[in-house]
Amino acid sequence: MPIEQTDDGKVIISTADKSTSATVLLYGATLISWKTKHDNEHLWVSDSAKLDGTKAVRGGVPLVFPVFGPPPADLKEKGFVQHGFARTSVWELLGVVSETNEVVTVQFGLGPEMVSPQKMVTEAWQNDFTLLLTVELDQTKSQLTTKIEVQNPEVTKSWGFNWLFHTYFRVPEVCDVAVTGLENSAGGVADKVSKSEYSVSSSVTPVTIAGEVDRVYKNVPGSDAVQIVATVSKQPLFTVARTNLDDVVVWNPWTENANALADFSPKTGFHQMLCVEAGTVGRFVTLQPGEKWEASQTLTAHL
Ligand code: TA6
Repeated sequence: MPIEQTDDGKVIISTADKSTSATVLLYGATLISWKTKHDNEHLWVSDSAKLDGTKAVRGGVPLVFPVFGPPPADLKEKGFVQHGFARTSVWELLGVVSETNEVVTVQFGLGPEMVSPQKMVTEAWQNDFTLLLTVELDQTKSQLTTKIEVQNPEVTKSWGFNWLFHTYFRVPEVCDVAVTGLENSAGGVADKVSKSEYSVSSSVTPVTIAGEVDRVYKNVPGSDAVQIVATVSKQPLFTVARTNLDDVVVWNPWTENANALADFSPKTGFHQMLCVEAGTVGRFVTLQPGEKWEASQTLTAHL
């Protein structure tokens, strides 16, 4: 069987010889592990991350929908929280879509009746929707693809949303890597640390990490151009290929923020993680009644 469901809400996907696997927590449909070559883990998950459904997972690949970052004031008043409800709701396992010895594809779904807390959708966001997440594990290519389909089943109402795969990569040492491929981001950079917006030409690229970084690179060109590379050898560690995802967020909390996050441990763990997040967050995508929207990311592990 290419999938195994555990009593504590995990779905373990593996290829025939078990050398490649991915684990999806139904809570948030959060990928909490992706391993190649048996034990080579590529996702960073905090040692104190809550995996019991009491808090969004600190690590792995949390799904951000329908709002990226802090919600607008009117939604916040009605109980809407940062990064939305997709990552705090229990998704349904829809099943294995296809399987060969080396490639396994599994689907998960979420609708408004499953949202937790319910008031996020009944009192705050108030829109009907269907989310379909397809996870594809490819052993031969060392790839993990996550595809999202967002549907608007409303009859008369259109609505807008952000989408983001908030991927926490595991890296040997964050000071020794750089993020390449952001050089020509046409929409510039929204920098949450310096609280400023600037063009990429005036920022340092490739992006290296020597302190807190929290930036949105907007309208990043090249569907498979973003990579995490070793600074000295220039060897790629990961490639992030994107379809229909315009923006890339780069985040590392560094010392002070890691200390402030109760579910971040070890406190020095920011040295072994780097978030490179593909999404559409610089603008809201609008879906007319009956419309659907699709996007995906494919991660390749070169390690
Ligand atoms: O994607 C970057 C970011 O929005 C940062 O601003 C940082 O706060 C991070 O996500 C984590 O957010 P969380 O709500 O999971 O603590």
